Amino acid sequence: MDDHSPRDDAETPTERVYETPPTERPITEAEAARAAKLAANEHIKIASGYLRGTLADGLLQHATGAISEDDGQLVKFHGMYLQDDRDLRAERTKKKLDKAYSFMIRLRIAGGVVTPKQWLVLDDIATTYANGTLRATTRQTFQYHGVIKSNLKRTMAAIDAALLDTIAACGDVNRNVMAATNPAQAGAHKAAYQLAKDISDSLLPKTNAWREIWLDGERVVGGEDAAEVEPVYGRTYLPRKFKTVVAVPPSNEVDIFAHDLGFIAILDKKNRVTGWNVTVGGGMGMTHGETDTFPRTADVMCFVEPADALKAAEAVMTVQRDWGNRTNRKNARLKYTIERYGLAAFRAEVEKRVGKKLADPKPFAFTGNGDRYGWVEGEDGRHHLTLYVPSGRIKDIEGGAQFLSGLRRIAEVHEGDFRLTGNQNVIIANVPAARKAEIDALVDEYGLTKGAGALRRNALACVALPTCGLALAESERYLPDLIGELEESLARHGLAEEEITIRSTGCPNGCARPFISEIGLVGRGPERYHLYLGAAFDGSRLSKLYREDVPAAEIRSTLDPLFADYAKGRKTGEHFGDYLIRAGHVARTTNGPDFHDRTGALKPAA
Ligand code: SRM
Ligand code: SF4
Repeated sequence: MDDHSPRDDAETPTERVYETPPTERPITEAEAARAAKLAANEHIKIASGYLRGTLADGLLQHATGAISEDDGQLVKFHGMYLQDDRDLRAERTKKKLDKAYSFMIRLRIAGGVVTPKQWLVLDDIATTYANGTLRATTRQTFQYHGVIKSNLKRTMAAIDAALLDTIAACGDVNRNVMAATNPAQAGAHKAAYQLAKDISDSLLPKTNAWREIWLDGERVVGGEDAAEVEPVYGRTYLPRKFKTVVAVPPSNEVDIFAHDLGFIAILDKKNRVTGWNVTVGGGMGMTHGETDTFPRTADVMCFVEPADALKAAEAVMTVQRDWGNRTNRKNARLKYTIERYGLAAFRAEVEKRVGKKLADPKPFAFTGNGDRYGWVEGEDGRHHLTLYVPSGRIKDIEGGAQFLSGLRRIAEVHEGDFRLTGNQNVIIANVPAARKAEIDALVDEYGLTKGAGALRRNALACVALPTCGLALAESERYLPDLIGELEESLARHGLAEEEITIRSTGCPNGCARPFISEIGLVGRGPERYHLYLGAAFDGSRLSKLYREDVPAAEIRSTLDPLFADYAKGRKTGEHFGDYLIRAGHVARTTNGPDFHDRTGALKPAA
């Protein structure tokens, strides 16, 4: 399907190392020089035999709950991360014990759609092999935490039995593809879901490694030729992770500007999809103190007819495959490739690979990036109920909502499907009018929530401690309390029902997309956060660093004067992020490269 395999495209400004795969010939001097500069992960991929490494053997090593360092990188391509319980680290070190190792497992669920039957299996796995919770993520899928090494294969077999998998949920590949859930626009949602599924399937790695390692599948013999084994990815896959989403305006619930590749549905008057605007080069991750790393909102590059969408997706991904930086992983995402080569050159190369000139983008408008809670009726007369799930953690809360048990009971009677949203919430979708009362009764019985206060329902928190190895501060366990404090403050200023987006992450990797949230808290160290302000309500503009290293105990008092000022000075309908810029509290960020530029307005609040 791809005319531009990793080997025969020498005239592009590529950073590829091997012009042809060096399996059966000596490596040239030029190749050796290029290889010496490669990031360590590139060598791991090359030596892995298409993502196998020593994983199968490592699983048999019972003396440790961990796996080797190289396999730790490879296992990501299989949808897993080696982690340890950081709450127990200090105590175990004191006792000279190994870390409390376990694995996080992430599923691949294109568009976030699962059947009730699959839900029941996923629930079973959570209580049998994981820590008793299902975690809905910011990219419309589920994660398990706390699966120990000896249970990995059993867990994967159970996932496979539910006709699901974890292939390419993490790693340097096209990952889980998100799609607008937007149940009210039934036709457009169908088209968005179909495109997400088609992209997810067509850009899936083709190696048989996943089936071999986790399901004891047969090794396919003779499969060493990259053109046969991985016709699109080649031996070294992509320089870095690659994320794709499909949006349906007016909702930007998938946060299209935060992703490498996006498709925005262009609708006619009857809400039918006439084609897609293509966005490229969004991303959130950066490193504190390193200004050559930055978040960036995606550019709206062109418009494609429905028949060209899949080709365009593959072309964008393969240009990144060939042009992306393979020597420095901190500079390897598509956003940096586009900054380096320019959008015009990037678009020209995509057009070359699609085989035609592509039209300029068509007009579109987003109104926000949150979910609609409660019941909505779709154009097709089916009903859909969006439930608010705090930080996406589906569990039974002591003395509170019984999310795990309640959703399980609903799955037992529900005949439609479930949809995960990119805001970590769950939709009970496709309910006939006659069955609404039954679902409502279960929602009430288990204390499930159809909404929350304005700030809370517009909040996202990443996982962070205790499982995330990169967390510098708390997030999921901290944001709910902070929101309680801020709600009091907002209420005092008459802003209790004001829609303001707030997101927190335990580090600047940005897993809850904090840099496109009107209030963004980014972990700097234990109980300390950088405070970012001034993003657009619909997720289309980045924020700016407002205060560095704010102690958790001072966040409320830092924001309170800004709420007071907003309450007094805002125009009708003016969002908090826009107001802070107009009133001169923070400077506007144009896009990634000027994210760190703090010159301009920084007026202290009265
Ligand atoms: Fe993420 C790494 C959790 C969405 C940017 N992310 C991680 C790891 C795997 C930590 C690690 O590498 O050891 C976290 C596991 C924590 C845990 O214990 O579960 C983690 N990321 C998550 C999730 C679960 C957050 C959540 O609370 O829901 C999200 C899972 C999404 C999914 O289902 O696939 C999640 N991560 C995101 C997003 C949001 C998005 O894509 O819309 C981003 C920002 C967008 C982007 O990619 O730029 C994001 N995660 C990162 C990065 C920084 C990437 C970069 O370009 O610099 C890392 C670290 C890395 O890749 O080196 C990371
Ligand atoms: Fe972990 Fe940082 Fe992502 Fe939060 S933002 S889950 S702390 S990597």
